[in-house]
Amino acid sequence: MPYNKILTVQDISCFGQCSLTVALPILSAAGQETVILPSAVLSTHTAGFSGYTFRDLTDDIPKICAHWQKEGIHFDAVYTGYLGSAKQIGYVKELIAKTGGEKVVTFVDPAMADNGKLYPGFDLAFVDEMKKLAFGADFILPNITEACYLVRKEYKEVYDETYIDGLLESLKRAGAKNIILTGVGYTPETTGVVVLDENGKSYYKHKKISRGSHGTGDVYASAFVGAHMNGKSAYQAAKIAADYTVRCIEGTVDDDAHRYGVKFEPALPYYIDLLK
Ligand code: PXL
Repeated sequence: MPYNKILTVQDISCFGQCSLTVALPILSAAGQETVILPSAVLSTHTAGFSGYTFRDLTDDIPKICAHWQKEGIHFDAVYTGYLGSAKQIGYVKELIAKTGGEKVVTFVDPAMADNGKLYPGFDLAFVDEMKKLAFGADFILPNITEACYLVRKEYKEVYDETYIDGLLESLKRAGAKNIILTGVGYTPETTGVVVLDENGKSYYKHKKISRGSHGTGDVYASAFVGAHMNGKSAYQAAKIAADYTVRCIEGTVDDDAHRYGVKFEPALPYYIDLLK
């Protein structure tokens, strides 16, 4: 198994099972050295809660970066998720330029929107900065809403393959290299992921579980990064991440009180098996 040093930049939502509290354990389970840089600290994730605290760590990033440069610290991969401010996105770009190793692989999950809407606190100025980060990355992992924001296309609840192909084409034209588009379903009972990479377009369809859960995009992206950095192709990694995420949701749906993230921990042995 390749052992890589992966930096992940996203928030700590203390309660809620998303962002760093899932990325770190999943990448560790994938056998990867995982370096974390918290973009912000929140008491909970923003969806489904009100009155959460939010400490923005934007101003810490250049200082942390300067120290890492002084220490000669470099990364094999950088994976970004939920970022705290538009200004922070610029700092993250600099951080990648300064600490990315020669062959650094970059993954951007533009975690900013879902179900046709931006998350609370984000605006179009944030989206404009996110475009610069996303279109410079090796891999982007948007859901359909995020993809629409990145290329200013109309979001549709119900769509067909022509609409998805148009979205992929716009992302490509805007500069996207490899695209992992999540939450793409053409029938009511299924959803799936479209992969567009140097091998062309492929689609992995899987079961759709009707109850929505928070943080599944973060579970998915972390599992994808862990699998790809283990040498799996983009399609294999997309399939492994989908199978693992479905297992996590299945393990959560029957618990009505668990209405935040998913119970990803009991399914980690299954993820490790999928990586073999
Ligand atoms: O799961 C995405 C995410 C990450 N971090 C925070 C969030 C969300 C989604 O709502 O609020 C703080």
